[in-house]
Amino acid sequence: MSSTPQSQPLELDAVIAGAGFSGIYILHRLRDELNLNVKILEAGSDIGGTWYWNTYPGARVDCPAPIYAFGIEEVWKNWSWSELYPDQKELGAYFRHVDEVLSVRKDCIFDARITAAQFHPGEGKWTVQTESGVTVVAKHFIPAIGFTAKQYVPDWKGLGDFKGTIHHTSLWPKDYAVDVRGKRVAVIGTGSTGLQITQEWAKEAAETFVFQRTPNLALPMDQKNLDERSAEQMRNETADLFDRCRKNVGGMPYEAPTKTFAEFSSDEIAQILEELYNGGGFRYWAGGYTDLLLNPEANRAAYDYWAKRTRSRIHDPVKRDLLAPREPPHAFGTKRPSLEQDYYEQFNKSNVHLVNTKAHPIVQLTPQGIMTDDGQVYEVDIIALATGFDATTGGLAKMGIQDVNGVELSERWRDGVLTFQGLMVPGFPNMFMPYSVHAPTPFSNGPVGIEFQADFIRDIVKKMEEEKIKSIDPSLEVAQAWKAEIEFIANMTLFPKTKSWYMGANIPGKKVELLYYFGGIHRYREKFAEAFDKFSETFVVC
Ligand code: N01
Repeated sequence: MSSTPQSQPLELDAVIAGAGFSGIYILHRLRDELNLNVKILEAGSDIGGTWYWNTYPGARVDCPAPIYAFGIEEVWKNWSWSELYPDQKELGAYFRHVDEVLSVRKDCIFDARITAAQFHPGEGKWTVQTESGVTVVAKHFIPAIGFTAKQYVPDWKGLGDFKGTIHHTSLWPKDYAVDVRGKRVAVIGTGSTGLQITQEWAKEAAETFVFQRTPNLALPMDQKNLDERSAEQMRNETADLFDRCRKNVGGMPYEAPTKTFAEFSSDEIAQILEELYNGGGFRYWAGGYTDLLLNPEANRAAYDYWAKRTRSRIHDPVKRDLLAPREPPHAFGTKRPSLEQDYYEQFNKSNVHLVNTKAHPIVQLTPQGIMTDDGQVYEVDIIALATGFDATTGGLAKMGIQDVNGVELSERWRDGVLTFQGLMVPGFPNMFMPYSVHAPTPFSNGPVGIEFQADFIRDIVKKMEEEKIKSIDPSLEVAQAWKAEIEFIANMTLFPKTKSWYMGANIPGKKVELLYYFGGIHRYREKFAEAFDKFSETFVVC
């Protein structure tokens, strides 16, 4: 359904913002399992969430098939993946399949960006408004907008002066292809997105300039094509794989390590790191020992092995020292490593240049290109701004969500985030925000963590319907206890020492604090069970 202004508000049981993994999971739980009247308001023109927006060249998931997917049997039983790490196009096709099975689109209102949402305690209802003039009144409001809903573009002088083509990667054009053949291109930023676009452009463009401030400590992807036979075998294992994911700390089907670094000999450590690195994927980040992200010595060993393997792939000594320095730029894994296929090999080409923006920051854009503080202008035709996001809180802040007293969520969080288990916020009754802040979000395989949250939301909403509860509001005490737990865990780890988007440190002026729960999704799930058992202590109930 397209978004058109209406004279009367649409009356619903629940309104969801966002038609990505979390929005669709919750639509299915509330509409199909509880038989409620639910719609999704989606800012884009189709379903898919992050896979609708992120159409930049090389966009690809880095959780493997088949577990980066809905764990709903009717969805996975008739779907085959063609690659172990599917690209954006295949994920687009997957979401079309999801729609065929779950009938998602019929309950979506597209091109409906939310601009205001306020809860009215008297009626126990939210009023939600969109830019396009749609107004919805609903008992439950579920902003399911993911963590990349607000792009970050540094405030460079001359941004509008550049005469060539320039796009932020998550606002990549959908109606035409950006052709880089024969062109001079620049990629600013070397996070997951910058790395993926570099891998593609460096193969086609005449000259590629990669602007790196911090190296990406990227791990081998070990991509594989899946023929019909292996896809069939994968399908037979899917139920078991999802079961294992649900019990794992990061929602992956791996055995979690049980021993610390100190319990191994140095020969054993060397063997563990080699096996994990050669095996590809995030297992290296998950660690062959329990304290990779807690113990500086354990972390350094992982860094040194990674640097040794990576350095051996880079011919030019200057590029080598920038891409994989001997001294770690930060503790390994405290910024999100990416999975790469042939990223480092691209820099062995004479027409692929690495610009060190740590030494010489970008100061402005000119009509011809990018100027650094040493006065050098890199003349290019096309720029990809792979500069990341004001993750989670940035997206929520721009929706105009107000608490019971009319205070905006962004204002309430000015001095730090406060939530009930990363799913609700005191003062915002009946609002649930899956895959967001204070939850395991980026430390987990997204769809698996979302499934737990969707289950909890369904169970809470069911109880409210059955017991005729008008509203629930998490108590301040439970939210403060959750914040204390997040901080307690954070302080045991190496995360706070690194400037990263996990800490909110990539956005000038944003409060620096660990924004996500590092206790593991299995523990996170137990926390919900505990909260459900202590319902009347957890929530102020009306
Ligand atoms: O963003 P980022 P992203 N001058 O914030 C640089 C998910 N994702 O879009 O590190 C110069 O990681 C910045 O430099 P530095 C995934 O969870 C997943 O890549 O701050 N450079 C950094 O290099 C991921 O982690 C997938 O020093 C500047 C880059 O811009 C998350 O999204 C694919 C700068 C931003 O990197 C975000 O990834 C894509 C400046 N002023 C994304 N400002 C997959 O699943 C920023 N930078 C595959």
